[in-house]
Order: sequence, then structure tokens, then C-alpha cells
Amino acid sequence: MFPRFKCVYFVLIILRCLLFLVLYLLVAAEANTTDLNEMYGYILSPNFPEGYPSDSDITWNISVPLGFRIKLYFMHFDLEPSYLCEYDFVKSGAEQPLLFCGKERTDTEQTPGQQTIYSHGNTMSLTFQSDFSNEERFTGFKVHYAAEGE
Ligand SMILES: [Ca+2]
Repeated sequence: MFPRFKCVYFVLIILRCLLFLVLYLLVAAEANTTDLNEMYGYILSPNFPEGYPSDSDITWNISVPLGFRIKLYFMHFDLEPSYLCEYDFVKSGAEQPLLFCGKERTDTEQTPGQQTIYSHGNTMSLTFQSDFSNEERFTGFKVHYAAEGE
């Protein structure tokens, strides 16, 4: 009986290790999401204004009190240009989907330029992703957000 008991004990240790691994992965995945609940603030690309790193995947969830909407305004924007923004991009999960990349507006790329972006409700998410390489150094972005009464 003893060796069998030992085996069960061993399996329990392995299961416990797997549980810790799953918990660790969940925490690590959440680390790329930031919740912003202030009435106004800034969102910066990683290392701004130095070049942003490759393989970034960051999401900011902005939420303001009910009855307010969120106003976004990009003060700086410099991402690697690519056809239809398939390399590096900033996108918004708002009802009006936005996809930005590059340094200037072309047929296949869109930069935020001087436009002001509004959320439809009191929440809005912004995601920044970069691919595995940059052909040169790109400084990223700085965006200002603020709650505005509807
Ligand atoms: Ca890139």
C-alpha cells in the first residue's frame, strides 16, 4: 500500500504545481491590462518618448462615471507604418472602431492627426500592439483623455 500512497502524493504535488502555473499565467496576462478610472489623464506608449519595444500588447480600459463620455486627443503619434496597419497599431474597442498607425495619413494607413475621438458610453478601451521588429526607431504615442458631460 505504501508505494501506491506515495504515487498519489506525487500526483497531488504535480497538480498543485499546475495550479500555480495556471494562476501565474492568469496574473501575467492581466499585467498587460491597465484600468484607468480618473476623470482625465495621459496614456503613453511604453518607454515614451524613447522608442517602444517590439512584441508589445497593452490594453488600457478607461471608465468614467455614468453620464459622462470619454474624449481622446493624441498629442504625439509615431508608429511604424504598414499596409492596413498590420505591423504596429493603436486600436480602440469603442463602438466606433478605430485603427491607427504610421506617421502620416496615406491611402492604407491612418494617423489620428488633430481629430478628437469620443466614446459612445462611459467606457472605452485602447490597445497598442507592436510586432517583432522595427525598421527604425519610432517614438510611440501620447494621448490625453478626459471625461466630458454628455
Ligand atoms: Ca514594429
